[in-house]
Formats: sequence, structure tokens, C-alpha cells
Amino acid sequence: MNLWLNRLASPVPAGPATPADLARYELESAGIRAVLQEDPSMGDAYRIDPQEDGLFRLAGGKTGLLYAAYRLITAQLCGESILSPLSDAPKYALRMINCWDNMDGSVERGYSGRSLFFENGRVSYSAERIKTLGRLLASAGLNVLCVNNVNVHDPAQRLLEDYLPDLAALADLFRPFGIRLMVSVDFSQPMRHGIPTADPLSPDVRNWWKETAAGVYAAVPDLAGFLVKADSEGRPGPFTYGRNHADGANMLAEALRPFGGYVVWRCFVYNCRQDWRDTATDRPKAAWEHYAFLDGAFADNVILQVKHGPFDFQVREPLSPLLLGMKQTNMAMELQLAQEYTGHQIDLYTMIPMWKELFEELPADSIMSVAAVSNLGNDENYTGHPLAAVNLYTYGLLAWNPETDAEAAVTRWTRLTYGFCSAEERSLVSLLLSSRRTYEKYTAPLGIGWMVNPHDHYGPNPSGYEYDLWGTYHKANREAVGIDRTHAGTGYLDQYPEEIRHKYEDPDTCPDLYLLFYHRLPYTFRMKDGRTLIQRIYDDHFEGLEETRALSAALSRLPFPEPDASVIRERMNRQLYNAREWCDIINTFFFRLSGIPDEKGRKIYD
Ligand code: GCV
Repeated sequence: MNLWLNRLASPVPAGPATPADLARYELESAGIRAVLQEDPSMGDAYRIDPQEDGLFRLAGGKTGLLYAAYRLITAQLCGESILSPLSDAPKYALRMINCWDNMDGSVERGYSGRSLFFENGRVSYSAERIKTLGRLLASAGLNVLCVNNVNVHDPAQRLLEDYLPDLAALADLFRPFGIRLMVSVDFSQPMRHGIPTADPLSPDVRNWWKETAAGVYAAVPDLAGFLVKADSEGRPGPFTYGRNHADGANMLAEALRPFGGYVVWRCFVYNCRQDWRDTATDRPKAAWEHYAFLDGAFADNVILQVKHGPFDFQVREPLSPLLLGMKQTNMAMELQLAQEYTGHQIDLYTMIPMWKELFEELPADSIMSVAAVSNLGNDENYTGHPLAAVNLYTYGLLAWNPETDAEAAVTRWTRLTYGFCSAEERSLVSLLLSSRRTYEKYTAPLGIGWMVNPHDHYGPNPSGYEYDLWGTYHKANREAVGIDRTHAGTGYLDQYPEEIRHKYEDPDTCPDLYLLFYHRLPYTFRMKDGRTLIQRIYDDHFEGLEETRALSAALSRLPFPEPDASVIRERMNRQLYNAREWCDIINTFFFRLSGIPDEKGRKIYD
């Protein structure tokens, strides 16, 4: 199994241990001599002081010492020396993984096998696998894991009821790794207990949550909190009772406050029963409309968790305006490691270049935490595609420090995982870093998104969502494609500060890759480089396919060990097929509509 710490020969230790005990064990097993000094005030922070005789003095909080240990161990595995004192601390308090695991053992949008935590309606796991996972996550700096799907299907509510001892046992396994569990809760859960309502202002409901929280924290004293998807895609929520989302979130916050728990409240609220004929509604505007006016109304232990873009994890979306506009509220940005729209962990798609763009747009201190939908599952390699592990690892590095350089992060993962010679390492790093752009080229063009097969979201289907209920339309006709989201159009762009509006409002200056997200343009529109829009669409798709072929050839020259080599080869073949389907179907779709041939005379099917 080729995981990024696979060259640590020592087994993950059995039995209970504190993160500091674990740090000592890990350092000793790696042959690193260190003196550890715990300073509880330091939390996740640490200081490493190299001494002249090869000894290291480490100071850190309870978890800080563990992060210091992994810093030393990864440096050793990467052949780097730490010769001068260094101090480090994470930028974000909660560095979360959200697992969309169901109690029946399935994983919503999971591409790495069955659940690591559940099977047959019960909590069920291999303690060894959980400990290996704990080590992986801690070594990447992650510290919160939400175990169950935000769509809380029966019987997941029982995690707060008769399955509490199982939840507590799982929390015990993760605790030495500095990982605190979180649970997704069903807003209407009091109604399972004879209360006729889930109204957040009802005293009975409030008491039920308070008593339930007390029971949960008696079993798992360090639970990070509750994750909530309310009034979203059919989930229950405060709207049923004429209440707003501050009423709902604050009610839960009151119940968790005595125990130091957070309510992480998702803002993925939009009309998912839209009529495609309705042009007055523009889905990307929804989150702002539901939340912006509530800025400042949320309790201090509520965190609003917002998807990074205003739609839903498309290959390219602008940063959600909500992440820029709620200055009086604790905010978290939600990313998605699970490759729902980005190739199902079949196609290679390294996310860090995309995340860097997002973090660069975020003003300092606009968010206090980050979350990512998990790409984990019970496949032997945990992430389905062996190279998808780079996303999990580098997400951890960015959650710790968003200024981490993308190339340095990917190089570190590559070195830890494969230990290739330097030419091979450079080759793999460059293939990984360019994989997102390649995927973007052969799929939906220039920020338009959504040309995927409905429901499973893999493979091309340019009109698959065009007449559906989800508010995801491109409106391509014979002359033009895209939606005008400027002030003159749906007004979405008005949700941003002036400098952002200015950057995108004029199609002549709008960055190309966002062009069709913001504008409706004729196929003959001249791009900045002089090409027409239609020509650019054709060119990108042919280039994306060519790049995929080159990627396949280059990957086949790298000496991956087994079983990775076979899995990578098999997935690459499926990616080649997928890229060709995308290229031909999208080009044919636009050619049939526009009737404009490719200037370069390449084969487009009519
Ligand atoms: C967990 C999209 C996905 C759903 C997911 C939802 C969400 O709609 O397709 O699978 O549900 O987002 O983020 O809540």
C-alpha cells in the first residue's frame, strides 16, 4: 500500500495514548532523538529547537507536540535537515474532513469503496485501518472528522441515541491523533422522540437538544460539534416553522455551548425545484439571499460553512460572495476532495492549483476554519485512485497554512509516497499540477459547468441538466451560450465588492476562464487573443484530449510500484475514454448548434 507514510516501518501503536505519548512513540520509532516539553497554552502550535548533538527540543501544546513530531519525521523521510529553530502554528482552528458516509455502508459521492465507519446500519470498522487513517490525517495537520453524511438518513440519528457508545469508542481511537469527531445531525430529530415539532423556538425542542447534547458530551467529551444541512435538498430545517437560519443554528449552539462544541451550519440552500422556464431565479444568488442579511445574528459557537463557489463544486466557479461578505460571522470554506464533478477518482485531478486560486482571493481572516468533503473509503489505498491521495495530503497542508506553495506541497507528497529519483519526481509533480487544467479543457467550457450526466455526474451530457429542476442552465442556442450575471442580467455580480464586479463585468476584460459563468456571448465573440469563442471551445477540447494522451504516455513511463501501477493504468485507460467522449460530444454539440466549422479542420462529428 503506497500511502504517504508507508515508509514508516513501525506499526501504529495499540492502546490508549495521548497525542504527546504518540509523538514520543513515533519519534523513537523513526530513530529521532527528542526531548518534549508540553505547554498547554500552545494548543496546536509548536517549536522545534535543533541541538548540536542531533537532539531536538520540542515545545508544544497537547497536539502541537504531535505535529512537531510529524514535521520532523516527514523532513527525515524527505531527506531534509532542520538545522535552525522553527516555530509553527495553524492558520485555521478547525481543519475538517466531512465524510458523507451512510450507515448502510455506502458513501454519497464516494469513489473509494465502502464506508470506513459503517455497515449494515451499524457502526463497523477495522481499528487498524482507523489508526492508520488517524496517522495519515494527523501527519497532514487535520484535526476534525465528521463521520456521517450531512444527509442524515435513518438510522444515522441513532449515533446520538443508542449508538453513542460506538461513537465514543471510535472517538477514543482517533483521540491520540489529535482528531476530534463531529456528527451530522437531523434538524427534525426531536420528532423521533414524541415532540410534535422541530421548531427552534419551541421550549420542548430546545430542552430536547440540551438534554441530548449533555448525553452526547458525557460519552464523547471532546466532540467538535454538530454539522447541519437544513432546508437544503429536502432536508428539514427552520423554514418549515417560519424561522430563519440564525434561529435554527443558535438553538443548537445554545445546547452545545456548555461543552465547548460548535454548530457548523451549511449554507447550501437554494431552490432545487426550479422550473427551467423561470429566468427570474439564478441559483448562484441563493446563498447570499438566505444568509447575508443575518450577518452578526449568529452565536459565537456557530460557524457558517459555505461551498467555495456559488453553485456546487464545478471545475471552475468564482469564490462565493458569502465568503467575502459576512464579516461579523464565523465562516468556514467547504472544499470537495471527493471528485464528484471532477472525474470520480478515475480521471486524474489534482486540486491544489484550484484551492490556491481560492485562498488567494480570500481576504485575510475572512474565514476561521476549513472543511473538505472526504475522498476516503475502505479501498485498500483509502482514496480509490492512488494519486488522489495527493488531494487529501495537500488539503491538510493548505488548511494548516494556505500560503503553502502548490509545487512544494505536491513534491512533498510525491517524495513521501514514492521516493522516486529526482527526474521521475519532477515528472510526476508536473503531471499532477497540470491535471486540473487538462480536465477543465476537455469538459465544460470556460466556467459554464454542468454539462455532465445527471445524477452520477461522470461523463458528458451537454443538455442533461438543461430542462431539469436544479437551476443549472447554460441556455446554448444557435447564436449564443451562457447566462448574463452582471447588473444588466441576473444581478449576481452585484453581490460582490466593487473591485470584483469591475474585474468581471465587461466580457472584453473578464478573465477567459470565467467568461461563460458571467456572460452570455455569441459564438463569434472575439476573445482577448483574437480567437472566436467557438474556436476557443474547439481548441480547448482538442488540447485537453491531446494532453490526456500525453499524460497517459508519461505516467506509463514512471516506475510505480504495485498495486498502484495496475490501478493507475486501469484508471488512465478509463480517463482516455472519458476525455475522448467529452471532447467529441461537446464539440459536436456546439458545432451542430452554431454551424461554424473548426478553423483547423479537425474531425468534429455532425
Ligand atoms: C450530500 C450536491 C451533491 C449531493 C450532496 C449535496 C450537498 O447536491 O450532489 O450528493 O449531498 O451537494 O453538498 O449537500
